[in-house]
Amino acid sequence: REGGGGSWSASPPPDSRRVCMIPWILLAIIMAPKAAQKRGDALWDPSWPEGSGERTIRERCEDASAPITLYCSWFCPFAQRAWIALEEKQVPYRYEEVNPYEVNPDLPGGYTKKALSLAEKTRLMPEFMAASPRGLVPAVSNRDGSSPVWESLHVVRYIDEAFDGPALLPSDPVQRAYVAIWSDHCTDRIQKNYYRMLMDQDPATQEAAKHDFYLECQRLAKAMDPSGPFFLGKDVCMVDIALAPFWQRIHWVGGHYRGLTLPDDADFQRLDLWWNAMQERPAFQRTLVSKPRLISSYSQYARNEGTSDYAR
Ligand SMILES: N[C@@H](CCC(=O)N[C@@H](CS)C(=O)NCC(=O)O)C(=O)O
Repeated sequence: REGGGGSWSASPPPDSRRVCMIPWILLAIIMAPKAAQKRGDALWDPSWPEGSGERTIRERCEDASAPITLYCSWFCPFAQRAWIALEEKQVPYRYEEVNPYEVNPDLPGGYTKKALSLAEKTRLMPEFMAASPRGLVPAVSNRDGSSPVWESLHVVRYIDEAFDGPALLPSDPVQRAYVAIWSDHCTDRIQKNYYRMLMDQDPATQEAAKHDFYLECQRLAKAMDPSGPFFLGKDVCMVDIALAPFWQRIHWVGGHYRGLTLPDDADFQRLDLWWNAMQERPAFQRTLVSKPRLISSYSQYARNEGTSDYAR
């Protein structure tokens, strides 16, 4: 209202300005969950600062003319892989938020990691289930629901092959296989041990998982192009996309629940160089959701109370 011809003077004294702000603050508090609901999430806690990921979701969830639909969950590292690939290739997509889990409004954010049955998912989210028959995010399909593809690394590869833009896999068959092998390494070895450390409640098992996690990180670092910054050198490829969502959680979530720190040897320095470069990528930044929100979504895994496909 300042200078806008309203009934207030242009510069109200500080106290009256504070009083006049109260209705706006109350309105913001009341509206915050509604704004989040529009983004497909009814469980937004007004204390969470919005991240750039939430802004991207808001921008993308309305785009009905986009050729491709991304079925995604804001908290899911696998889904984030597909999301980053679409952003790296600058493919126009519509973002469809999916919560594949039970909702418990008593938990922060309401997110459990308790699986819904496939029948229940089909009843609640038939379009998603048509795109992802195993009921897991991510999946993509054409706007009309045709040509569904699911499983995160297969989705990344499909996006790379189906759309123009910078290549995420090399064209040479041996190099392609190398990228596929090390992308699987990120899933099967690095993040498996990380989740074991996060979910297991026995301190000895946590320590053993941490040891294996470090070892598998060091193996990956030795396979990386020595000068980097990315796995293959100066260009981002599928391995970088496969690892980045987990590295984000290793820092944000592992630090919070398990006090995880990373060693400072040559291998981890190489990974640090990679992480610094990865965090500069606009495509990655556009998928970073609110940090406290992400941390809260892992509380059930940290207590080993999840019954999701992954927890099993
Ligand atoms: N192997 C799958 C894993 C995907 C996955 O586990 N997604 C989780 C969310 S992070 C999910 O959809 N869980 C639903 C459930 O367990 O029922 C991939 O790489 O896409």
